[in-house]
Amino acid sequence: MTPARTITLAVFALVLLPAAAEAKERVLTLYSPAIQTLPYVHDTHYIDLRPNGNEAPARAGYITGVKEQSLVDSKDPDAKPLPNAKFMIHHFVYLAPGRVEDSPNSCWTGGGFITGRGEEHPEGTAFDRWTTPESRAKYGIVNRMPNGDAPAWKLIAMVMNHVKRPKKVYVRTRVHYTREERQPIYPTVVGDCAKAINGMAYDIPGGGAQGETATNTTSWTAPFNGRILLAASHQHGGGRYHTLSSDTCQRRIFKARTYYAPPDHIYNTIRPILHEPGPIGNGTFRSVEGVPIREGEQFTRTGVHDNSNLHVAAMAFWALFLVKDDSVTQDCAPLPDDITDVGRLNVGPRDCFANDNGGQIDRRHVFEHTAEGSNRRAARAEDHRLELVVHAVIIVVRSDPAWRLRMFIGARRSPLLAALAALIISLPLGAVRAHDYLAEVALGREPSVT
Ligand SMILES: [Cu+2]
Repeated sequence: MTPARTITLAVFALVLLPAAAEAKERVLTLYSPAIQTLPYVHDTHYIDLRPNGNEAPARAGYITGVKEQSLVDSKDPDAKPLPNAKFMIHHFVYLAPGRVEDSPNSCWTGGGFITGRGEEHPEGTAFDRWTTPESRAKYGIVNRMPNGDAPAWKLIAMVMNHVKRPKKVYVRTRVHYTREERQPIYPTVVGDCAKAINGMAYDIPGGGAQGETATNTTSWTAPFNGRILLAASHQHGGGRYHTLSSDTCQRRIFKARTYYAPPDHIYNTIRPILHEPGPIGNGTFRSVEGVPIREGEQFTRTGVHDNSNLHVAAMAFWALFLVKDDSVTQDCAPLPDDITDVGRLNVGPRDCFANDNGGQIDRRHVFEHTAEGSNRRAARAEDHRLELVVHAVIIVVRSDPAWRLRMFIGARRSPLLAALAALIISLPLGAVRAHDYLAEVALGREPSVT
C-alpha cells in the first residue's frame, strides 16, 4: 500500500470510527433506583426507570439480547447477584409502554413488553442463551417512542427479603443494545389472556387421583407471516408441561417440560415459604432459523398441571420472540432442524430428567450454566435406544484405529451393533439430533423420557 493511501485510509477511519463505535452493539448495565425491603416480607415493586442511561437506555435503539436480570446490594459493577438464600426473585417484568412496534395479538399488547425473569431462572445471568450473535446482528426489540425518543421503562419486581434486617437492593439489568438498524422482534405473550387481570394466574382445584392432570387451553392466531425465534414457557409449581400446536398444520411445535430441583435445592428448603416451589427450569426453545408461521394460522396452547393437589396461582404462558418474514409464503413450511431447548443444559446422561409424571432432575441443578454442546446430549436422552447406539459410536470413534478395525472386522458377536455403528458414523451427529426431534414432532408422539 502506498503511503498516501495509508494516510487516506487512516483519516477515513478516524472520521468514521466514533460514529460507528457509538452505534455498534454493546452491553449496557442499568440499575433500578434503590428498593427498600423488610425482613421476611415479600412485595411487588412497581418501579419507573427513567431513560437517562443509568436506569434505561438514554437514546432510542434496539435491545438485541438480554444478558442479566439480577438483584444486587451495591452498584459495584463486579457485585455478585444476591443468592436465592438471601433474596428470592419471584419475577421481574420489563415494559416500555407506548414504544413503537409493540407486539400485536399478545396478552400484553399495549404494555410494550420487553423481557422478564421468572423463578425458572434461579441465577438470572444466563439469558444470553436466548439469542445468538447471528440473531443479534439481525434482530432487536425496538426501544423507541413515536417521536424518536427513548421510552421510559416500567419494572415490576416481586422479591422477598430472606435476611434478618431491612435491606436496600437494586435490580441490575444488562442488555445488548445498538443504535444500528435491526429488524423488529415482537415479544409476544401467548397465554390465557382472560387471566391477565389476575397476573396470568389461575388456581388448579386438585382432589384428583395420583397422576391426574388438569389443563388450561387457549387459542392464538399468528398476526403476520414470520418466524418464532424463541419460545420460553413459564409455569409455576404443579406445572407438568406446556404445548404449542398448530391446528392449521396439524402439528405440535413445542412441548416444554418443567424441571424441578432436588429436595436439597434452596427453592425447596428456604423458609418462610411464599408458595409451593416452582420449577428451576421451563422448556425454552430457540431456533436461529425460526419456526415459520403464516398470518391467520391457528394455534392451541395447553398448560398441563398436576390435579392431585390444590395449586394456587398456577400459571402457563409462552413468551414468544416473533419476527416478520415475507419470505414465508408457503403454508405449513417444514420446521427448522435447529430447535434446541436452552432451558435444559448441563444435564448429565445419568441424571433423571423431569418427566410428564412429575419426576424430577436428580442432583444436577445447574441449568443456568452455558453448555451449548449438551443440547445434543439432552436431545439424545429423549430416546434411550438412540442413547445406547450413540454410546456405542462414541466407544468406536474414541478408540485407536487398530481396535476400531478389529471391532468392525471381528465383531462376530455383535454384527448388528457394528452395522448400526457404521451407519450412524456416516451421519453427522447434528443430523441425528435434528432427525430425532423432528421425528418426534412429526409423529405427534410424547418424547419418552425416564
Ligand atoms: Cu409467574
